[in-house]
Amino acid sequence: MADLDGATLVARSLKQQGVEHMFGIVGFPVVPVAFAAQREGIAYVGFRNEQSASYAAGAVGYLTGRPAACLCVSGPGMIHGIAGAANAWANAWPMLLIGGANDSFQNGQGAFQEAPQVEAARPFVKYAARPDRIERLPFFVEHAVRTSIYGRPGAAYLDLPNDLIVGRADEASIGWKPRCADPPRPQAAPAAIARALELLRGAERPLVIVGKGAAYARAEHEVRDFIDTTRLPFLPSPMGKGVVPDDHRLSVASARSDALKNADVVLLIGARLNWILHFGMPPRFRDDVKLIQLDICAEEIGTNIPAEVGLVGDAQAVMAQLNSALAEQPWSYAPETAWRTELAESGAANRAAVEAMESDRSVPLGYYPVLAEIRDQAPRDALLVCEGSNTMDISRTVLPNFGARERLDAGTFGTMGVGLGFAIAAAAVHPDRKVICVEGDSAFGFSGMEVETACRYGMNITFVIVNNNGIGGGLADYDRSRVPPMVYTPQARYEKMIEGFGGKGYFATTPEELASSLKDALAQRVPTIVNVAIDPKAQRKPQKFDWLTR
Ligand SMILES: Cc1ncc(C[n+]2csc(CCOP(=O)(O)OP(=O)(O)O)c2C)c(N)n1
Ligand SMILES: [Mg+2]
Repeated sequence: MADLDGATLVARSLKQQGVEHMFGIVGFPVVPVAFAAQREGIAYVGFRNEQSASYAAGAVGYLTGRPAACLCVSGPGMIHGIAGAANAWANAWPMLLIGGANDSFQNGQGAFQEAPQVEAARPFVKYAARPDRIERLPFFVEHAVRTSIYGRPGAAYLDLPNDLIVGRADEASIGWKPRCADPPRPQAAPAAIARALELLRGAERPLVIVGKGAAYARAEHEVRDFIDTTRLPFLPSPMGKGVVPDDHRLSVASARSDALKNADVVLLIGARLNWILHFGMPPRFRDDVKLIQLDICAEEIGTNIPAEVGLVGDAQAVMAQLNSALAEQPWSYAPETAWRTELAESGAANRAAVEAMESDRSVPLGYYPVLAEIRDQAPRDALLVCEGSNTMDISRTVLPNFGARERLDAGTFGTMGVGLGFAIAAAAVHPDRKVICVEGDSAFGFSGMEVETACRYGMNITFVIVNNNGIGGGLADYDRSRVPPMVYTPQARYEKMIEGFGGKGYFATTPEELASSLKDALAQRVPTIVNVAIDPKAQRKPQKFDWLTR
């Protein structure tokens, strides 16, 4: 009777469950798992640090709806991988963290890299398990994959002791599991649909907020139909950008503060009222705002403020319900109202201020002309990854998205260091498209070594480093005996790194250098870095609310 080893069983089960990508770093005891994954047809990308690999796995989950695996060695490798599990937990993205572990018959003996791995993963995952028998590995893989994508998505952890990886089992004794179906798409209660539309009909100052949950649920067609039919003003959350194209005439993103502050009825589609949306509370929202909350997770309804209507279900299914109810009883928000005028005026004033900053071509450059140049040169279907503090915040305003799931950023967890892993994930999922990864110099530094990974796999990524010499801004020079905490090396030549790996680097300090470097870089097929030195004192346009209250 033929038998199979544990590594092959894990890899075959992953493939069977629709896992197409594995990211990681090999070493004891997971080398055979990586090789088996390649044999089974899973695309393996070897990273330089498990943090980036784990971030990449979460991004693939978000982009495709099926988790990727992050493969880590025991102990420190697995601990690094928790970074991505935590990021996936915060963003509600599916992923699988797979940690190798010492032989189970050495437990408690101080084995090589022995650590309480299942316990360490537990707070950040929906499911954490150490499989008990080789024959049951397919059961655990299926359970982990299904748990990660059903209900509110999140990470799952599997702990694989060496004796399970190298152990063998008779094929006849293996409990194979069929591919788990894509997640169910629950509908909301019909009475809640009717009540939601009634509230919107009665609203004087309605607003729709589109979150990344709508993007994840692939609800873009339904949300666009809904906006086009109802003519309601909308704005996206940072990663909800593109579900409805940013250049849609009903977008009030440029009047964000005023829209949030004065709306009387808010339809929230797949977004949480957490810090990003100022908790839905005063002073950023009206205290009598009526909330219609659409979420896949029933427990989310009413977080921070009570919901007038809870639409518990899948964003695609529930938006389709709203659209059919509207088809039966057509309604749209009046074309001319005081609210529309107010939002249009506030938006126009903001846009004018931003445009003035974008066209300031003085050297040293500020953020706005740099990001505007990227916008003007980016292909319309480019995938945008953005991280940093000012760099990311300003990119949200200046860099538009035209399609769903085309922006990845520091997200709900505000994690710096995700950018390179995300860019690699985006390139792995969409090898035919350009990935533009806009990084603050600090953000880049967290995982800059992954440019070697991008080069090794010949990925179509252009990294743009918006270099202001530090965290939120550094100095032109400093006293080496007392370096301020936010300062990094002035005008560091990060672009030179990539040349050591076969990529192309550019350094720009003027608008002309930036324009020509970017043009050349975007035309390359190898990974490129455009390192743009900007004014270390450059800042964001003054905000109505400062960052402490945002
Ligand atoms: C993992 C992690 N460590 C530290 C921070 C704190 N932090 C917030 S933004 C930031 C970097 C901002 O600098 P940069 O990327 O250069 O962007 P800039 O604002 O200078 O454009 C840091 C370190 C964080 N958010 N995440
Ligand atoms: Mg910086």
